[in-house]
Amino acid sequence: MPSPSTSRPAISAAYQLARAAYAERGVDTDAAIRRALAVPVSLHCWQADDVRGLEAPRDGLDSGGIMATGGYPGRARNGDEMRSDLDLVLKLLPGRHRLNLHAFYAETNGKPVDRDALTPAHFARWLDWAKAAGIGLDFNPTYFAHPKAASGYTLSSADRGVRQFWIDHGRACRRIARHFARELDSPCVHNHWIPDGAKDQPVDRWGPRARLVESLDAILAEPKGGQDLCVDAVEGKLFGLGSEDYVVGSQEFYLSYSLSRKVVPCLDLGHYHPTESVADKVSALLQFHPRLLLHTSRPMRWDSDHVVILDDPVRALFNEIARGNALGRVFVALDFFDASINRIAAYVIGARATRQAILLGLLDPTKLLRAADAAGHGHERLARMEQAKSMPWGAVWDMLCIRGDTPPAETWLANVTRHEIKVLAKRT
Ligand code: RNT
Ligand code: ZN
Repeated sequence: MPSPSTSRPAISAAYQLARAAYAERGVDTDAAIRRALAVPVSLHCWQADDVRGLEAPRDGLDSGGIMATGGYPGRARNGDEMRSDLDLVLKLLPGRHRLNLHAFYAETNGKPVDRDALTPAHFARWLDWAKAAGIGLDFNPTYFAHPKAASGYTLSSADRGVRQFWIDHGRACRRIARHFARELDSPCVHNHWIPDGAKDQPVDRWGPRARLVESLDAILAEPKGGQDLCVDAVEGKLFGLGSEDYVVGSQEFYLSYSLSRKVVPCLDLGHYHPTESVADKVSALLQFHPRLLLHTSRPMRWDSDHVVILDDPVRALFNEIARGNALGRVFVALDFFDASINRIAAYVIGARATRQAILLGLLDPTKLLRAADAAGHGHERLARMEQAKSMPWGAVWDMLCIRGDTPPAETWLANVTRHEIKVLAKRT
């Protein structure tokens, strides 16, 4: 039974008032809902299993400086459990989605297949699932959690054999990404993130970066063509666990690399200095780059990958994108992993917060703000920006959920509880 405030009539009534209030400020809420529902949000598969992957477990492997902490019961232990969890997640989320896979979620029927030998056949179950769900797939080579990543260096390694192994992995993944794109008739965003770096002051900061350029060039050269099918992106970061002093693939490195090689830069909200604004980067980068990949995440004092919530950085990011009319130029992907709470709820909270931020950006009274600015009325701009914060956007969001055929407000929690009792509790 819906509570009074979440019944259809109550949501409709609240929405009518909200629509009128926004209309007074020049904002069309119906159009904002339609646009917000249409933005594809790529769900990362790795929240379902705490970034463990489906390869046979190997003890003592370094995770590349990323780590899911917590021991909440119910972690998905195989591909089928992941897919059935994601089925429920998709039911509880309004709007268009994609699934973002990592290469170490290959399913090889118990046969060990090393990463340089992966083929589309090893992802047949994921592809079938995506077809049935009617969603596109994105992809990532997995350059971590592997004996050949144990030194802390992969594509930038001084060891020619190690480097070649990871180049072959990157190329194999590009073939898989193209296969996904063709089969699903939708370009596959293919993001390269490597853990390479040093805990403490390396004597050579030059060699690894020179080798990384060479290795990435070698990957991008194979297979040839098909840029419209496999959209390569590169993700830099500030530091990782074990790479506190030196990250080979830093921001400067990848911004220059992506611009010169015509690939897409990826900005992860957790990969910057704490006072740096990612929102402010968008209008700078989009002067030069046609597209950006965004990883929505939430750093808690460090790159902790907490579940995304509707916090100021996420709001500012999508506000800025909407103001620049650039929603069509960004790929939105989630990137967080929390093993300390129900993982289905983690997905729903993070994905809903991301789409709420998109909606809020579209509800921004930009026209009025620009007019105030143009008239030299800074006080009016500021007053209207403040007013925007207390506008009844929650009623617009609830209507978005109804139009997106999903539970409004927090009513989805009941589905999560039922699933926890019926399904997750049996995973021991
Ligand atoms: C790591 C990067 C990267 C990963 C995923 C698993 O700091 O954010 O995107 O989280 O590839
Ligand atoms: Zn990321």
